[in-house]
Amino acid sequence: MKRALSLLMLVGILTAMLAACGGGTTTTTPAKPTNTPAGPATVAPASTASTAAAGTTVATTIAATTVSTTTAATTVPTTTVAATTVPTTTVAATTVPTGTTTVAATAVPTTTSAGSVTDYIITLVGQITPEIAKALGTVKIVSHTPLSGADADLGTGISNGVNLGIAQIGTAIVSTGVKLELLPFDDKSQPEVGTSNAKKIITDPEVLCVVGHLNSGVALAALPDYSNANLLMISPANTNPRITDSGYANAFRVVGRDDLQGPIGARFASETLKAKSVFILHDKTDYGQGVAEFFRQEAERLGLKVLGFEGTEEKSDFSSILTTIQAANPDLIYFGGLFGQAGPLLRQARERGITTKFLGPDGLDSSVLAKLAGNALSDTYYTTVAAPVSTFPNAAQFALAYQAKFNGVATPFSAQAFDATGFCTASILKAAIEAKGKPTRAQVVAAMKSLPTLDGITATYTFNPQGDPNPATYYIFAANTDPAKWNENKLITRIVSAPPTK
Ligand code: ABU
Repeated sequence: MKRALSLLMLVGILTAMLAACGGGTTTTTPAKPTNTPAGPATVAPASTASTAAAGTTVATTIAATTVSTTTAATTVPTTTVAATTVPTTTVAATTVPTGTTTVAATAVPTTTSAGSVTDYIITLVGQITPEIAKALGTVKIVSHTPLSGADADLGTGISNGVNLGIAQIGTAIVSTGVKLELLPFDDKSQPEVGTSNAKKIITDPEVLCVVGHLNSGVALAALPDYSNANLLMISPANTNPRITDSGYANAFRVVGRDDLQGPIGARFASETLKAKSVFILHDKTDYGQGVAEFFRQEAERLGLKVLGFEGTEEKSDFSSILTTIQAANPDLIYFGGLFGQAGPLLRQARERGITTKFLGPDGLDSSVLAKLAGNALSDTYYTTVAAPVSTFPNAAQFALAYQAKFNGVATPFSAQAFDATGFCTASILKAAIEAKGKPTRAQVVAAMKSLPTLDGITATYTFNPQGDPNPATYYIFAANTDPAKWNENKLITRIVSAPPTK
């Protein structure tokens, strides 16, 4: 009786805390898949000394954040969906810029959600017997992202999203006696650091799930070790197709893929920006070069003249490549890479009088881009699989809790990390109940594969057998020049698509 009462109280607390964890919106506007050019196995932006206590567990018992919420959701543009047997979809663009983006479609499933991840976890918590709880003891979820270096803004945001997820879910689990802990690691955006951390992570038997990485190249470097240990990895950010195409049974992600993101950018460039020519730059990483190649394929198919395709690891002085671009005089510059490199590149381009429109993928989605480039961000657009947290009405509560705990605005990908943490926890608890004790890591992976369709705070999630969300949403934004207003970036369009069929 006492146990039932305390469970009821917990349900009440959690429901109040996570009222925002309802269904995600799904507009059915699918896109066309393309084939997979392999990205190079080179290094993502380097970093300086670690400021994070990598591998130190973080206590997660926090006071419940009781906030009455006003949602910060931005206006959503009109999206028209043609649901015919010939899968062609027209997406109306908003005023900047005018035009339409036509997207060929793959089938998007219409799966009914079994409810929110939170409610699902609460149900599982109710099935944890004292014996199972004792066997589980302490459960650690690793966040593995860049906490230092050029990408630390997004990497820290992801770790913070995991922190909030564990703290809030941990409140429900604590009554059972199970302790849920965050174990943050700093991969510094470097594949070799990711590998060496992964080797340490898998030796800790209390670690049952990893939320990571930010950089696809780092995830691809760590995945063989996670895979050998059957350790579940759920990425809140990695978009390179090889994350889920490489045959790792333990690899999942909650975001879309670059073999759709790149072509969606190319179609936007052609049909909405009306570009006839483009100069393509990339950062030589698996992610940056990969997405640039997908962009190029589709751009060429659409008839754009590709005036250059160059890779650079330069971080500060872009004069040489900008001289080449200036001479080529393209209608558009496409940059496959992240905000830390894009900022100075853009600033120096504008200082030289290059006013060309600029487009890039989700690596640009950080307010730090506006800090680095400021007014140089005029006529700059980006596609993204994450979007500012204000895009998601169901993440309003998360955004407030994030602000309260970390004294800053929730970064893109942090809400996705919160959702990934929910899937980690649901899989661990489901596996424990099925095993009637501490599950093996392989059982946790199997549980993840058998989860029903659930509502996160960023979307309604169904995963295909390969580990991709089906469908996933792709966004196109116009960048704001004011970092404080990054959450107010203008949403131009939103495209929902199934992953490519193999
Ligand atoms: N997709 C954004 C983060 C960069 C990456 O996937 O490597």
